[in-house]
Parts: sequence; structure tokens; C-alpha cells
Amino acid sequence: MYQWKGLIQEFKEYLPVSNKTPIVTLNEGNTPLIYSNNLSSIVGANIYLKYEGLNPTCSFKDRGMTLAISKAIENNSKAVICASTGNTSASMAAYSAKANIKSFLLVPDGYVALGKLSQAIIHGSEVIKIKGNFDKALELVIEISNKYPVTLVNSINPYRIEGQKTSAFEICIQLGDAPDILSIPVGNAGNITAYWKGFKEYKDKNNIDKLPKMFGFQAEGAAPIVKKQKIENPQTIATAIRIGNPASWEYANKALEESNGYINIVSDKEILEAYKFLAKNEGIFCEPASAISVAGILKYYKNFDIKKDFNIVCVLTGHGLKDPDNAISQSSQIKEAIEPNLDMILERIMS
Ligand code: AN7
Repeated sequence: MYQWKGLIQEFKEYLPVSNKTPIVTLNEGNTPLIYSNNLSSIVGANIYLKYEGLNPTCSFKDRGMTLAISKAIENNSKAVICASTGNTSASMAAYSAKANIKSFLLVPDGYVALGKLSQAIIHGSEVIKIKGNFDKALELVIEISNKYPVTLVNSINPYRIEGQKTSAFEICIQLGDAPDILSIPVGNAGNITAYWKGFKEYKDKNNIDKLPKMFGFQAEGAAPIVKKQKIENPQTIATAIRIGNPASWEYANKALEESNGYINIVSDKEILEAYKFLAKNEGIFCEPASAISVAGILKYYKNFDIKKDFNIVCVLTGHGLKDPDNAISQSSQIKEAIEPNLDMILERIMS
């Protein structure tokens, strides 16, 4: 019998683990790569969606967290801390619960999607809301982890990047090759850094001669890398990527430069259009921040010489159920309840 036992077990020859590393896993990874008929015919190439919302806590963060928490335990850490726009905290909370260690989290008050906050709370993380944004929260947890015996599990922790790079391996295995373009949302820029590292390492160890061009997209009101300056007060409906001073800024620039890639902005309106398009036409419910990888391709593909046989992979980083408020506010109003009367129901159906 074969069972997927999580990405550390599957990819351990690529990861900084030994036989002594206690593996803390929720069997993350092994997410599907879904072909999109509609997007492929619009763009005129093969478009695939890497649906990272199907990880155990419903975002890509679980890839980095399984390794960060396993290494924290190996190093006798008793507590972990992070700043988060939501998904990192949900993942930290779940993996700390599994490892039976304490976890603390700083979040920007009022800007964390409901599903993410509920995950952090139910898994028993100590949630500290601050009257400030993610960038401020990150500064504070860096300071705290430097002064006190608590392990930082934001993506500055190198094990996070190591775990997250495994998604690039899976894409190469699923396609039988590296894609031509990898499109990805950019917030704190850890994930674009991780994928680029992953593609390069996979190419070196396997018979692959291609590397993808890395395409990153930022929300218009939170686009420090595109605008080449810190954003003091970042704003976007995609709260996951409401970040004005990304920790992995330099690495993102390196990935863009080395891969001959591309980065640009997408408006909130365009993000929401792609979000609804995926839900209505592809049966895929992702969160708004994730939809930017599709929105960016739809907005800019005409600027590139896209060939029919190109494989383009858009990373859908988190599940739509994370953010039910946005889904409901985007839909036409649900009408008042009516009596359970056949005629009245038929009238509603026919109207
Ligand atoms: C769904 O959880 O920063 O560029 O604190 O939740 O690696 O930061 C989340 C980021 C994309 C951006 N999509 O990835 C956090 C956090 C979703 C996300 C990103 C995030 P990075």
C-alpha cells in the first residue's frame, strides 16, 4: 500500500533533514495541477492551476510550516511566533498544535479574513491583534524572537523557503517538465523565492533543461516591488498580500532577473474578476490574493509572444473558504426566506 506521508518524507533528499529530525506533518503537499479549458482558450496556451488551497490548513503555508516546526522541535524549541496576514498564522497554529508547543501570533487588527482567524483560535494559538499593519507586526516579532527563547516562523526562517520550494518539484513531476511561465502572487515574496530555488534545484538533479520565467503580481495598492519603494500604508481587498515592505524583496528581484521574468500590478477590480471567473467557470474557489496569479496573466499575456504549446502554471495559494465575507459580498444578494410552498418556490425559480 502506498500513502503520501507529507512532503518531508517525499522530498527528503532535497531538504535539510536527517534521520534525527522529528517529522511534524499533516500530510501536506501533493496538491493537484488542474488544466483550465477556459483560460487556455483565452490565452492560446496550456494554462494549469496549482491548487495549493488543498493543503491541510488550506494554503501553501503548510509546505514551509511542516519543515519550520519539525526543525524547531529538533532544536528543542518550546514556542514559536509569527506575524501574519492570516494564512501563516493558521498554519503555524495547526502544526504547533500537532507538535504540542506554544504559538504566538501578531495580526493587523481588522485585516485578517474570518476563516484564517478562526483556524488560529481553534488550534489554540495566542492571538495578539495590533493596531498596525503586517509590516509593523513583522518588525515586532523579529525583535521579540531576537530577545526571547521563541522561534520565528515567518519566511525569514530559511526552513520555510526550503519547504515551500517542493511545490516547484511537484509541478515538474506533474507536467513531466518545468513550465514555460510560473505565475504567482507576491506579498512578502517568500513564495516566489522558494519556487525559483525549487525549479533550479530540480533541474540540477534531474534530466530537465528548462527553467520557467517567473511572473509575479502585486495588488495595485500594495506593490512595493513593482514601484521600487516601500508602501507605508498598503491597501487591497486581497488582505493576504496587504504588505508594504516585503522581507524577501531582494530574493524576489533576483528570481525575476535570473529567470528573465516579469512583475506588474493588478487592480482590486481585476483581482475580483479573476476570482469570480475561476469560481463560476472552473469550479475552483480560491481566495482573492490567489486569483491575482490568473488576473495578471489575463491582463498582460498579450505583451508576450505566447506560443500554443507553452505550459503556464498559475499558483492558487489559498482556498476561497478562508474568506467567506468577500465571497458573499461579491454575490448578488441572497433573497429573504419564503414559505415552503411549491407554488412560491416555482415562482422564484421561473422569475
Ligand atoms: C493566499 O500569511 O504573508 O509572497 O502572513 O496568504 O510568500 O508572502 C501570506 C501571504 C499569497 C503571498 N497568497 O505569499 C501571511 C502571508 C496567499 C497568502 C501570499 C500570501 P508571499
